[in-house]
Amino acid sequence: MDRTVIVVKPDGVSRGLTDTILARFENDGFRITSKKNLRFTLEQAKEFYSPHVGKDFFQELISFITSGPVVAVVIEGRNALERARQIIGTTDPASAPKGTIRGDYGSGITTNVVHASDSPESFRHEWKIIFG
Ligand code: FUP
Repeated sequence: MDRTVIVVKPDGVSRGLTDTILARFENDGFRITSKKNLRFTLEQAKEFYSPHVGKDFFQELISFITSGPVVAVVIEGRNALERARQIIGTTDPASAPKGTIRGDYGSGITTNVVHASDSPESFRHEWKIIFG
């Protein structure tokens, strides 16, 4: 069993998709072990997305992720990181397959409704910022 961080982003929350999105993981056998409603501060957002500092989309990404409340959860399951990434789909919803969360609900590369950790290191980094 291992764990990953899932964040329903501001577009997902404001569109009322939180339960629908979390159900995708639960229906695949994941268990939610922690849940937190929060709005990222500017400081938290910059830390959360620190691997992207300096990229041309960084400012837009920070503005978006701090634009409204998010729902963050820790989910637990076998091979959690890889399976959760499959469930969410690729970063750009335009190329994410139907049946993935981003493919079904994402409206743009920034507004892609959900985040999942992409490595054990990013899990630890993200967990500390949100749940630590
Ligand atoms: P992902 O792990 O799929 O969320 O994708 P990345 O870590 O590469 O990017 C993090 C977030 O930056 C994405 F969820 C959306 C945003 N992003 C943009 O807004 N524009 C881009 O060109 C690439 C990523």
